[in-house]
Amino acid sequence: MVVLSRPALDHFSSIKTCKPTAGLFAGIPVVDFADPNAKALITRACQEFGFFKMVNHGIPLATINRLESLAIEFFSLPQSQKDAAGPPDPFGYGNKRIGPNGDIGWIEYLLLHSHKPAAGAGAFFDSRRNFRAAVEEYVAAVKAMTVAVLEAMADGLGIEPRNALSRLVRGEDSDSCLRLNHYPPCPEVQPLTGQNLIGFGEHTDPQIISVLRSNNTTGLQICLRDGTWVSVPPDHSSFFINVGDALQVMTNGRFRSVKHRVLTDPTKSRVSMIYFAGPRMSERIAALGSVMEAGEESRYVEFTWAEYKKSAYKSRLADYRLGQFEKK
Ligand code: GA4
Repeated sequence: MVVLSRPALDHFSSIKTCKPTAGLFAGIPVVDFADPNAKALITRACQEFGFFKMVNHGIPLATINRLESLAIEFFSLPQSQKDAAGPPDPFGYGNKRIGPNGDIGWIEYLLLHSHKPAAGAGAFFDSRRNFRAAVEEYVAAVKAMTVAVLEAMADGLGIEPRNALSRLVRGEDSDSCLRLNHYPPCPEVQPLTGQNLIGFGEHTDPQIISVLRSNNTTGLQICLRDGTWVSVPPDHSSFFINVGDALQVMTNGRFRSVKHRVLTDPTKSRVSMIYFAGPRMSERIAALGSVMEAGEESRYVEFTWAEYKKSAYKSRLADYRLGQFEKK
């Protein structure tokens, strides 16, 4: 008889925590960044969903389109040329395999360090100066927006000083990265559920926040508080912002690190570009004193970003990574 060990059962239950999808969701919070009330709306969205859509973000369409076209051009190359920019370590080109621990998705991607885009992609960028320049231009624009969003969050939560969050991602030594994803169309469905195949399995992002832009193909789903999976209506002219694990810890659980995943589309390719804003490796991640109420205890033990990243790379996508840092 095969006896399932406790960790195996835990892993299984963590995969089953969310109920099946309930179709296109009209309730995603939308924040107009030019609205004087933006900080309150952002704060409410991060408390309730850990996720919101940002319009009027100020990032030039040309900057977005330039990188997207080059990404599409790259993903259209013969397989052998793409493979030359891989395998991911974690940076570089990856195909179907996600992370080092056996996760698989219907996806190919380029994972780049935000300040050293050539890291891991070998000689790939040597012959593609325009690609590298487009990455740098995009990262600079998205990073500036990220800084402004983090300042709005700090304002909304009454965190002092106002740059307590944004300073973490500002420096050249911040451990941020850019992911260019291509989900080819996939007519197959999952045998038992009849659902579209998984492009990127359910997970939370380890970083502070993630800033996602995709083309107009559906696929992204988030898990609501009650455990329901809902599909996010795509919008190529907007950005979607996710709260990550590090921000959940720094806000002592006020902001939720949102569980999300991507399902494939039967007929259309999905292309997404995600900036993951992380702190420098030695940064201590702990609940910020100014968010806490008198007498409030921090819910997590303190750790450095390097420690969290190391443990993340030992985990599977669906694992609850913050679990081992929760105070008992
Ligand atoms: C999820 C968020 C980002 O895409 C990422 C991913 C990383 C990777 O693909 O290399 C991880 C994943 C992500 C979390 C757990 C580990 C690490 C794959 C994996 C199984 C770049 C990140 O920082 O964490």
